[in-house]
Amino acid sequence: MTLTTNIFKKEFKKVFESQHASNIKDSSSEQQYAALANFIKFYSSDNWKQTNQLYIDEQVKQVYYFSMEFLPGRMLKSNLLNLGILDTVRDGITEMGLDFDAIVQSEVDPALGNGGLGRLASCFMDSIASLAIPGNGNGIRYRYGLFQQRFVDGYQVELPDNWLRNGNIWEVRKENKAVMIRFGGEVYLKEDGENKLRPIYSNTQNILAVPYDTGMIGYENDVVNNLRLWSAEIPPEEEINFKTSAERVLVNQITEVLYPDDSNYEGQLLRLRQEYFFTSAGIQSIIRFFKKQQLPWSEFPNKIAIHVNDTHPALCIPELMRILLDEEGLSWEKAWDITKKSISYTNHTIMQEAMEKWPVHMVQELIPRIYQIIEAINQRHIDKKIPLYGEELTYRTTIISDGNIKMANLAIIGSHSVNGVAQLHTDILKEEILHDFYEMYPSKFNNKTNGITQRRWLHLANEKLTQLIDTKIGKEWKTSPAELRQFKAYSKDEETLNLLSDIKLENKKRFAAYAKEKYAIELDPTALFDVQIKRLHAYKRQLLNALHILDRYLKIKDDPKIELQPRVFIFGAKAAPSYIYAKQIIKFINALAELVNNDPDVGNKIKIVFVENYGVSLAELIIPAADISEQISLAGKEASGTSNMKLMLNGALTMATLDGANIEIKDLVGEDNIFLFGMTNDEVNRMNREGHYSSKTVLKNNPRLNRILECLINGTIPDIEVEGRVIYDSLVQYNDEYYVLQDFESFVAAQERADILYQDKPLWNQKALINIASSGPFSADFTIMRYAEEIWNVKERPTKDKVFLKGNQ
Ligand code: GFP
Repeated sequence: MTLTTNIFKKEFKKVFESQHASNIKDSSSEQQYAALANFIKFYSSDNWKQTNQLYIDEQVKQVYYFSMEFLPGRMLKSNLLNLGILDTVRDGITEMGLDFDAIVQSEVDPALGNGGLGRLASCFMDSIASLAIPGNGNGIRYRYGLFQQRFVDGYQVELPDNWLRNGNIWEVRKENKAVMIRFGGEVYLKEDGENKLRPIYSNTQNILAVPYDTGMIGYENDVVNNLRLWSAEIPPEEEINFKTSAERVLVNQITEVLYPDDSNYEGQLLRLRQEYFFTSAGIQSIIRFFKKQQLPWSEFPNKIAIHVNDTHPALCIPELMRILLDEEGLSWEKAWDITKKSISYTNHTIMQEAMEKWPVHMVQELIPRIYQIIEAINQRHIDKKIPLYGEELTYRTTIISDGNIKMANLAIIGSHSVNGVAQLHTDILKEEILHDFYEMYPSKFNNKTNGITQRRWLHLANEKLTQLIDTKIGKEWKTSPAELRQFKAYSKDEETLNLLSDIKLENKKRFAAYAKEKYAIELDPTALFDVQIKRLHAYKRQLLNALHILDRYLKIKDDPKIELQPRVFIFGAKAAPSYIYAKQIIKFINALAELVNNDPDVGNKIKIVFVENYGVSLAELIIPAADISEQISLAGKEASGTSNMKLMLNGALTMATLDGANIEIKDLVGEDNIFLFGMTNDEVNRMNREGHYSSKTVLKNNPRLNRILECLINGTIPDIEVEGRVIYDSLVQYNDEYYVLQDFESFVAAQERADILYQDKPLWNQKALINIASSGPFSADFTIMRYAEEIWNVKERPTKDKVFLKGNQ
């Protein structure tokens, strides 16, 4: 039985009334959301159960994607889309006189991630399910999300993100699948009579990890995979051991917040505790599942692929070893062989600050048995590699050095695959950052350029554009995104280009309405919308963008009659709470916005909107409205980027340095359809090597830039005495670490080219269309197929002939 609008209305009413015991007409959109989410959960629950059963019955190989972050975004509409009932349900809701959009907006957008890393994990979950690959997510159920960002006098203020206040309908608590995690205490090894050494523990603190499962619904294929997030609790039978409130607090803290402030020892310890907590819980549940199948241990790597997303879950390696050695009694050689064959690792950044390392004594105290295993892995690595590669190279690759445990080294040594996230990034890993390892293990290294799910970022975020593409090239591209290239055939078709431009205008109006309501800023939707949305970090160079705006401002002040292409600059960015410099840049941009937006000389020529609390939902509003996508990191620093792909997919033209996946975007669209500027990675390397760069010299030869920088410290921009000085000094006194000044002139020149092009609307629209039509290869479906084939060795599952029943039958 297919779901018709009438059946839906009847069923939905039933669910609503049983849940709220009141009349739907008098209810709030939050209540309606709760009922609708429950309806969907019920509707898809059979598929969830059956998918799981199918994986068990067929003993298929399963992937476990371990990630400290997941940023799923709101799930209601995406689940409806993937279930193939979006239109039916929307029509039903509308016929009932309810506001579908308001219901959708009532859902909390969980901020269980920080930026690209977490969002990538969620795009991957969507693609894994949509390709019917047996795959599971494994992470932490944070009680509070990242933080809610507010601006007070232009300063970022962090408020708790109590996302679970009204409960979370999608999740299912599975107390019967809880596992115990052991921390602290002492451990020693004792012969067990069978000539095996077994660990004996004393004084440990045992904490319960309780899983909360959320269904990951595949696109129109009846597959529902599992995202398992763990929550820390006091084990009921051990209540007696948690006498003081401090001890109890410690347990709650483990899964309380994402990225606790780790600028102090306590914060670091908590972070390490979180990492062991969710990796141990995940590995234990994998082992339990595997053992149920009663297969020999040698089958483990044929049935299980464990993916370590960044180094946060790298403790998977010693934890899997621990269980295989201590609990299952395998020899070291067998356990090591299984571990290496099962585990793969993705590196997401070359920034030194993100290369995790933990003091030896911290690991020793917190997880003593794990420390012993890491030490043994390290020793065996040394013993094995010295004869092959000599002492020097070997010692540069050890896991333990200078009193620290290096997590990337552990992840590389203990896995069979190491991948970067864009070609340039992988090359840099091979040639520079991880070169020593590349010499040792050349075949482990591979590239998997990131991808994004077209379902959320086009089908849902830009329904009108989706319809336009459907009417022109049919619907095949939805499951075979490469087919998007057919859209290119319309790049000279006037009617299509006009429709494309109308859709963009409508999306811009939608954002303008938001800006007006939320910030009382009046935007001209015909202006060029220039967008930079990403974590705030010096290497991503939001500052370069701001200096360009300041340059425009000064031009207008010099000549208020000057003809300038009107632009709306949109920023969305959170700064890590302890990253003071990033927060100072936020304050600077907000102060600049305050000045520019209220200066009558400026009018519509410049408007700046820095949205508060940027996250997935705001991205869905902003991206379809963008004309320009700012991807302006210093070459070599941005591993890949993914907002660049989302913006391109929605027809924005990229303003790009040759960094990360920008290079691949350029290769796909051609140099005529992207604005390139700035130094290349090789040029940056040369500059670094030669050590000749002097920002002061750049300034001396550039009066315009000099004048712009003066504005940071001469009161032109009110209320940034401290921030302006700090930023100025970072650029001038401390020699501009990210070459903002060096790249400035070519950046401004590229922006001028964009202004000129924007005057020629048909040509601009043509380039926008070419961008859309070229973005198919960035579908996460392709990325995941490559992971599945080349790293995880799981084949796409043929579900077409599997008869799944729809959940409501
Ligand atoms: C990080 C990297 C990005 C990369 C993502 C996903 O994201 O270049 O695209 O991981 O691989 F920096 P952020 O946390 O910086 O957004």
